[in-house]
Formats: sequence, structure tokens, C-alpha cells
Amino acid sequence: MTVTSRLGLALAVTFTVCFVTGLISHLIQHPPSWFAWPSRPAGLYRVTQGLHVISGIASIPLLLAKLWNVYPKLFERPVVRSLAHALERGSILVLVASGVFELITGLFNVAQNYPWNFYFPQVHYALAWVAIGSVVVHIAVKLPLIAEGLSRRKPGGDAQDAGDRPRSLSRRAFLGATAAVSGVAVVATAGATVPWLRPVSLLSWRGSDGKQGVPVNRTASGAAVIGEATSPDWRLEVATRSGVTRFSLDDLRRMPQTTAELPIACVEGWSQQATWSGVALPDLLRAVGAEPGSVVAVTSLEKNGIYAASELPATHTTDPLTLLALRLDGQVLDLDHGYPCRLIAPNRPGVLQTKWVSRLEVR
Ligand SMILES: Nc1nc2c(c(=O)[nH]1)N[C@H]1C(S)=C(S)[C@@H](COP(=O)(O)O)O[C@H]1N2
Ligand SMILES: [Mo]
Repeated sequence: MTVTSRLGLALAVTFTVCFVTGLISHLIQHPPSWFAWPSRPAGLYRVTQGLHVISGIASIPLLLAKLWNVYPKLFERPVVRSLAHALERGSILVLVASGVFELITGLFNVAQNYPWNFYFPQVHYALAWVAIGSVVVHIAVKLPLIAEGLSRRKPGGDAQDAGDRPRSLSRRAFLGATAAVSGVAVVATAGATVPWLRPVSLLSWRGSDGKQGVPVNRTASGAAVIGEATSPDWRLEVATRSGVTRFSLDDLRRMPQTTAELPIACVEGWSQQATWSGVALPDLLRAVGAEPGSVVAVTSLEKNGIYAASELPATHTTDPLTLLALRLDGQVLDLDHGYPCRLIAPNRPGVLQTKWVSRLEVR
């Protein structure tokens, strides 16, 4: 098999995993009417989003190696030989541009750096379709070459294959180095979500740092909620069709408490499991005469934050592990984790685990 086909195969796998897991994450956050995401297994989103970031990171060295391997062909003259040739080259240009864009914006997002002024998720999502579409076109165009490349067996495996760039490095050494760099990049970052990799995961920027062993991106002061969150007048409002019920923190503490081991799984790829306790959402709904299984809108004390509100679908309002958490690992919830109460539900992206909850509205 040629170096180009091997790298292409590896990239087809990482791009597909990245696309599918990204699509899942998008659908959960913007569910169309035909889509329902289950509330179990509790850690499923942690796995899909971990795979999204890991496959994206693995793609970076693979794509660089692939470009390095073919780049003299990118500058071939004449630029265009025929219509088919023009389409092929055009699709490669679109593929490289969208692929590089996706990997770079994803990487910046993972590092929580946003040096652009467009809203990252929308653009990242739109270009994912462009990237995967051009992958499909590229594979279709190259199918005859791929079939040939995959079946070719040459005596003396290190010989130069047609389509590969002439080089001083042997094929095996080049592929080995690419695999090693991808492996190191994955191991160095995957500790953000794979606990047993943490000791060797030097670049995993999120682990058990942060208050009460759970990372904090948005602090209470950043969200400008300290005054209201610590006020004795704080009440949780629960609105149903028949009216609004207000619960003080003591009211919530006097209700039956449920404890659950649940992860926060951020779209950035880090995740952290913890022990949460508080009022189970189905219990709270029954306490105000509403039915578990209704859609519930969740609003935070935070004003203007893009994650200040979320919606709980029916699958989640029936699940007894969907909690309005008051405690984290046996202690009162820290202000930065959403005191007086935050949402924590099984199998849900971190962005939807609303902190400093002030109002629930049963739809
Ligand atoms: N009100 C509010 N809730 C929020 C957020 C926020 O910015 N504001 N951030 C969300 C995100 S993106 C994640 S991953 C989880 C954990 O975020 P943290 O690290 O800021 O606690 O809380 C979620 N809940
Ligand atoms: Mo997040």
C-alpha cells in the first residue's frame, strides 16, 4: 500500500469519527423534532465528545503528513488539464481548506482561546459538512487509484511507489514517525477526559484542577451572579400552567435528596466525574403537581451569558438522576459550581448543565 493511501485511510477514519461525533453533539444541542437523545448510559456523551476531540487531534499530524507527502503535486502545471481535472483539484482545495480550518478552530476551542469574532459552533458545524462532503468527492475521484494502491504488493516493501513523493526517508520510517506523532498528541491531551491517562497527559489542560476537584470555566464573578446567588431572598421559581411555586434553599434541602455519580462532559473535550446530591427533577415536578416527562426550560441567574439557559427534554425530566444539585462531593456546592443550585443530568453536554438556576418552566 502506498504511503498516500495509508495516510488517506487513517484520515478517512479520523475524519469520519470526528464528523459523526460532532454531528451528535450538534443534534443534542439543537434537536430537530425527529431527534431524541437518551438520558442513559449516563457517560455516553462523555465518550462521544472525548472521541470527537481525540480524533480531531489525531487528524492534525496525519493531515500534515499527507500534505507533505503529496505537496509537489499540488503545484503541478498546467493548473487545469480538463474539466474532470479541474473538478478534482477544486475538490482538493476545498478539502484542504475546510479540513485545516476545522482542525485549527477546534484546537483553539479546546484550548479555550477564541481569537475570532464569529460564533464558533455555527461556523465549525457548517464547515464540517463542507469538509466531509469534499472527503466523499475526493475518495470517489481517487477510487481507482486507491484500489490499486491498497492491493499493490512490491518486493522490498520500502520501494518508492508511484504517487508518493521521492524522499530520503524510507516509507516505513515516515509512516512510523507520523503514527508516533499522532499517538503522542493523543496521549498528551486525552487525559482531559480519560482519567487513567492523566499522569502522562502533559497537555491535558483540564483535569481535577478547579474548586472541589471539578474544573471551572465560568466563575460566579465572571457571570456577575454573586450578589443574587448569595442573597437570603434567593428563591427557585417553578412555573407550571397552574401558577408559580417558590422554593427557598431550605425548602429544597428539606425535600428528599438523591445522590448520583455523574460526569460534567464539556464540548471542549474535558470531563470530570463527581458525586452530586440534591433534588431529583421528577420529585420536584411532582411536588408542584406537574408530570415528569414534560419539557422543562431552565434559566440561570446569569444575564446575557450564552449558556445561561437550557432545555430539558422529556427523556431527562423522567430520569431520577436528573438533579438540581445542592451539594458536590459531600460539600455545599461552591459558588463557582452554581450555588445555590445547578442542573446536573446524565448523558448531557456540559453546556446544558446550567449553573445558578433561578427558574424552571414546565412546558
Ligand atoms: N449559567 C451558566 N451555566 C453553565 C455555564 C455558563 O457559562 N453559565 N457553562 C456551562 C459549561 S460550558 C460547562 S462545561 C459546565 C461546567 O462549566 P464550568 O467549568 O464553568 O463549571 O457548566 C455549564 N453551565
Ligand atoms: Mo463547556
